[in-house]
Amino acid sequence: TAAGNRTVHRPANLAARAAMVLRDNDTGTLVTASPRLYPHMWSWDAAFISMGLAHLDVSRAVQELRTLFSAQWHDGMIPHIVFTGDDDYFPGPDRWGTDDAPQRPHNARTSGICQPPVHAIALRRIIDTARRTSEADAGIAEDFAREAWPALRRWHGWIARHRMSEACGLVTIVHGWESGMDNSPRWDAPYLAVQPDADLPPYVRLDTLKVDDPRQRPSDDEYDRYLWLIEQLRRAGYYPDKVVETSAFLVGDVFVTAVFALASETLADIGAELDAPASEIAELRSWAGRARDAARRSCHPETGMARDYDVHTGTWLDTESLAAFSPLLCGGLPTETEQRLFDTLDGPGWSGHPGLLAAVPPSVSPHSGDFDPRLYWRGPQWPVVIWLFGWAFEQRGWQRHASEFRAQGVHLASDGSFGEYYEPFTGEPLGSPNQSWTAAVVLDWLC
Ligand code: 9WN
Repeated sequence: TAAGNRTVHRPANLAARAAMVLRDNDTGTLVTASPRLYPHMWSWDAAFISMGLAHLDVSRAVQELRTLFSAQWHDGMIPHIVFTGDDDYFPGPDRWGTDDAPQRPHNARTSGICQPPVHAIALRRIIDTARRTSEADAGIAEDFAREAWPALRRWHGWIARHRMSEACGLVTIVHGWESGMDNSPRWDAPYLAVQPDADLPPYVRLDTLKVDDPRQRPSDDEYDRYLWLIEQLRRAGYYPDKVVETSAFLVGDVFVTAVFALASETLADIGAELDAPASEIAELRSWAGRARDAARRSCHPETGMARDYDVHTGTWLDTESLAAFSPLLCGGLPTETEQRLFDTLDGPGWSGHPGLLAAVPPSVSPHSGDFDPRLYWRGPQWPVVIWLFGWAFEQRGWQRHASEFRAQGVHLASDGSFGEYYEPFTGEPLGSPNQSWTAAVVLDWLC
C-alpha cells in the first residue's frame, strides 16, 4: 500500500525484508553495519544487530557478539570498529595506527576508541528471545552468557577504571565518535577547542561519496577535527590514561553514562541468574549506582533536562538533544523530575510535535536553533535510539510509553528501506539504506 508517495509494508512483509537485510549484510562471522557506507563491524551496531539476529538464529546471534568480543583489547576496551578486509572506509586501520599499540588484540585490526556500552542489554535481549523460542535456544544463549561474562565484566571495568570522571562523575568520551552521535550539537562547544594544526596529515573522505546527498553527513571542517583527535590518540599510544590526559576533547557524556548504568545493572542481573560470584555482581551494581547518581546530578535544576559536561572548561552543556532524557534510561531521579521529563518528551517540542510523521523524538528538538531535519545527529529520527528508550521504558514498567514507541517506530520504518536515519516530518529515509541496526530493531519490534 502507499501513503502519499511513501510505500508502507504490512508487518509480516516488513519483518521478512528486515531479515533479508541482515542476511545480505552477513559476511559469515559478522554483519556489516551497512552494505556500502560502513563495510565493517561497529561496536554498538553489533549489539543491536545481534538481538535482531536472535529472531532468526540464536547461534548466529551469539556468534556476532563473539566476533566483537574476540577483538577486545587486552586492557578490556571493546573497540568501536572491527575492520574486515575491505579497505573502503576512511579512516581505516592504517590511519588509526593501532597496529603499534601493545594493548591491541592480535587477531583483528581495529580503531582505537570505544562506543556506548549497550552489549549487556543485547545479551539480555538475546537470552529473553531464546527462552521464548525453545529450550535448546535458551541453552545456547545461557551457555554464551557464561562464556561472555568475563569479557563483559572486563569491558565495564575498563570504563569504570579509565573513564568515570572525578570532575563530574559522568563517563567521559575523548572523541565525538565515542558518543555514537558524532556531530550532535552536544559537541559543538567542546569541538571549538579542537584546532587541527599543520601536522594533520592529508586525507580524502569516502563517506560523502556513498550517500545521495553529502549534506546529510558531517562537514569537512568537522572531519578535520575528528581526524585531528585521532592524531592525538595515536601520539598517546592509545594508553587509556594518557589519552584522557592529552585529548583536546574530554567531555562527560550523560547518554553514555545512563547506558553504562542500565547495562551494568542488566549485566549484574544476568550474573545473578548464572550464579556468578557475589562480589562481581556487587561491583557492577556499585558502578551502576555511581553512574546513575552522576546522571541525576547533571540535570538542570529548573527544567530537569540532563546535561553533558565539558571537563576542559568546567561547564555544563545545555543542548536540546534527545540525550537530555537519558536519566529515563537508568532511573535515579525523584518522581517529580521524572514526570517533568516525560511531560517534556511527550510535548510539542519532542514526540508531540504536530508535524512529525511518527510520534517519536527526533535527535534534536524541532524548537531548537540547532535543529536540521536532514543532517545526521542534528535533527533526524534514529530508530535504534528509539528502540533503546522503548526497551528501557518496558524494563521500568512504563508499558504505555514502551508500546507507543514500538508502534510509532514501526510506522517510521514501514517504508521498508531501513534508512540509517529519517527526516522527521516526511519520513524520508536518509544516510545509508539497508542499515543493519535499523533492520535489527524493526525485526525485534515486530517479533
Ligand atoms: C563513525 C555505524 C556508525 C554508528 C554511529 C554513527 C556512524 C561512523 C561514521 O556510523 O558513525 O563511527 O563514519 O559516521 O554515527 O553511531 O555506530 O553505523
